[in-house]
Amino acid sequence: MLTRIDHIGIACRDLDETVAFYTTTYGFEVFHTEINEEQGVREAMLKINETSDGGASYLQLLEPIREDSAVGKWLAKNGEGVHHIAFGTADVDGDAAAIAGKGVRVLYDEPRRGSMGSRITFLHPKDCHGVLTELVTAAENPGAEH
Ligand code: V0V
Ligand code: CO
Repeated sequence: MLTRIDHIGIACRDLDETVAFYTTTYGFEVFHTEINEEQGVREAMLKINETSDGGASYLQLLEPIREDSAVGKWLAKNGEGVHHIAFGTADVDGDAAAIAGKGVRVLYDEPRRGSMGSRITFLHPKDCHGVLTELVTAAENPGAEH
């Protein structure tokens, strides 16, 4: 069951500059930063609020580390802006299988490594009314050692 908005992914050209905008304009704080080589991004997670399912909602600021990455390609075509939304679930495997059964293309056979040790997969934007949609199961203790 999808129980929260886990994050909104925002593509940017310069992560440090974009983090500075979100922290100085809104007062949000950086909760976590990392490089995800497989996904081709450098990212910062800004925690917005905790959620009733025991998780939290974040903004995920994403700077490509390679031009041919998903975010790099998207930025070249569209410029900066909202890149994807992510729903949180306790069971990404089960929910991805159930959604695939409804005819929506799930991009990965098995969930891959996401931010803060989470497990993630994506639904094709062309099957979701133009919205790249991520499903995420958070690690037991997000941010603890990542
Ligand atoms: C592409 N399209 C999008 C889109 N990206 N539509 C809405 N939102 C997006 N973000 C459209 C694009 O305009 C094309 O439509 C069509 O899909 C095919 O796009 P393309 O440019 O030819 O690119 P593809 O097909 O090579 O790749 C698109 C997909 C790719 C969605 C398959 O971006 C992908 O695998 N994304 C999943 C991985 C990802 O995004 N990682 C970065 C975030 P027209 O022009 O033909 O109509 S990493 C992350 O979130 C992490 C680590 C985390 O949360 O922990
Ligand atoms: Co994401």
